[in-house]
Amino acid sequence: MLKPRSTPTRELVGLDGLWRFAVAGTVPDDPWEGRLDTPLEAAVPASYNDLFTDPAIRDHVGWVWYQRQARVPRGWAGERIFLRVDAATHEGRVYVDDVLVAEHIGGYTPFEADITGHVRAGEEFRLTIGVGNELTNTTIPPGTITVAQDGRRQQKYLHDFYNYAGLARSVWLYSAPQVHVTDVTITTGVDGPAGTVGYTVETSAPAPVRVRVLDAAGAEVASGEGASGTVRIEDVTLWRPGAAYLYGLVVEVLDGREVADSYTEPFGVRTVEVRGTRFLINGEPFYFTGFGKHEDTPVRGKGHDDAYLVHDFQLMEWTGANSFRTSHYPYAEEVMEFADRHGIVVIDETAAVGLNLAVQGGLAGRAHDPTWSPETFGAATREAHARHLRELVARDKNHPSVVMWCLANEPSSSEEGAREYFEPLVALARELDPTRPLSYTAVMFASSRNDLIADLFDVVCLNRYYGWYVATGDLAAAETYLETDLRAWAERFGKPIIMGEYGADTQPGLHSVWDVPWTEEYQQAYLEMHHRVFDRVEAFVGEHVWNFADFATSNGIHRVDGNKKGVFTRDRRPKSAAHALRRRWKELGGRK
Ligand code: BDP
Repeated sequence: MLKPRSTPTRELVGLDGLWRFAVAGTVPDDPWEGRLDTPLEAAVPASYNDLFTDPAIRDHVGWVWYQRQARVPRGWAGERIFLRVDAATHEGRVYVDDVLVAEHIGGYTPFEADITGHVRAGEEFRLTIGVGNELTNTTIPPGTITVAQDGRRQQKYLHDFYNYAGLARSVWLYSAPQVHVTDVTITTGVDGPAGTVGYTVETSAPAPVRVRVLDAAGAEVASGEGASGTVRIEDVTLWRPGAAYLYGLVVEVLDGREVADSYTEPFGVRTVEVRGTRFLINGEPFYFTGFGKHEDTPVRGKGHDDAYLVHDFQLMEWTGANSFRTSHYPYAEEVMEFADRHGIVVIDETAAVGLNLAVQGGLAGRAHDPTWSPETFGAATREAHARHLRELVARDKNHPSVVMWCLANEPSSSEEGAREYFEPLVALARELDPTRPLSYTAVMFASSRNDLIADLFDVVCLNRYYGWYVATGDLAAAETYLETDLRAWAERFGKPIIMGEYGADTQPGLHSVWDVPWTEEYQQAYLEMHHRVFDRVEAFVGEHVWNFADFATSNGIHRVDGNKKGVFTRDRRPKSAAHALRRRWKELGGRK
């Protein structure tokens, strides 16, 4: 799915701003049929939960309604007109006046509708978007709805971040010519000093296609004819971590001598490969330093915000981070493009978090139903997971920053049925994208001995909390456990290992001379202990601290106003550990 862009043949109108807003039950059941009768307005993009003071809105389970008027530019007569929603979390229904034009399930991937037949150039229409936030055992991520004794419906879920909902990303209206480009796939290779660029173009109807490659200064460096092929860039400038370089593939659909449609897709030339226990970018060993992140800020919830985007990347650079994981769902496309432009490496994760009935919000050990069964997570869940994976790869396949897909976070990989669940998904991912390695992050109690799926993947990603959930406050014991654990994975699988998560909750301002959990000193000592171990294990290729910043979660006695494992506070102030990380990562920079 192409990102909407303004091009010589396409126009784009942003629909962000204040929309009329109402929770289902407070308005008629078919609120799209007229003006939404409500005193509330909600900001788009933003999760709606923290905008209002009413707990009934924050904790609402079900549909909410957004509505605004929109005008089609008068110059769009004769064009095709599309409405594009970057994300409706977790389910969206779009109405143009009285007509349902699109429905989509999955809260972190975009969808669009061709609304040409429902609107007229120069005229206004009523745009209503319903957003549902319910999670079930057949949604990704999954959840369960319970009914409290007083009749309130409550959303329960197994992931450790607040179930923010709404229109957290932008909404667009765009035009495209009748015959237009519908998809572009770019894969790159290196041949001596030249770069090879394989491309495939899809169009809305058969038509001649030509492509041109422009360098960063806009000079044409290669060209080709036909809907698919390979072109060469002599003396190519590679996209490298920390030294991004982007070309543009100008795709043109021709109508005789005229250019009917023109669309430019940015791309970088680079290769990614796993060889033995090394992770290679452009044939050179790459060592990941950085974080698991969240899209999470005060008031906006998961709402995309360019100011936080810029600031977060500044802070990552300040700490010496060269990479991050989009834990635990695909992030806004603006984030991916920023990473492309700034040479930050990304592990792109699906929203499959919580496929594990043995763990809840970071706590394990409860009696539980089997995770993999028709009643819990079975074929229907896997089908939803596959659909989501298709949408993620379709959206992010051309980003040079994306060097690996992460198919799930902490699935119950040691329970019977895990292999049957994952084998088809791994095959699908390899078919959708044969060029990038695959991983999943293994939960603490998936050991090298009992894990049933790691051999299907290319890189071992481990989430470990020795010194936090296990051996709490005892870093000496934790160091031994950790090293034993890592060495066993290295030995059994012979693959590169990344620490996908390691971290300790920390209350800023709390201090001690001893190893006391929650203090700033403890977070620092905990990370330093891990780094000593990482440096002793040959197969290690990366460290992603959990988490970049504190973030909101559901309520629980093990969470103090959210998860506090951030190296930065929720308002992005450094805890002591940030300075320590900075010293290590700046020094490591490129050396490993
Ligand atoms: C891991 C999860 C992550 C949690 C973290 C924690 O992957 O989402 O936030 O634990 O407990 O299990 O802090």
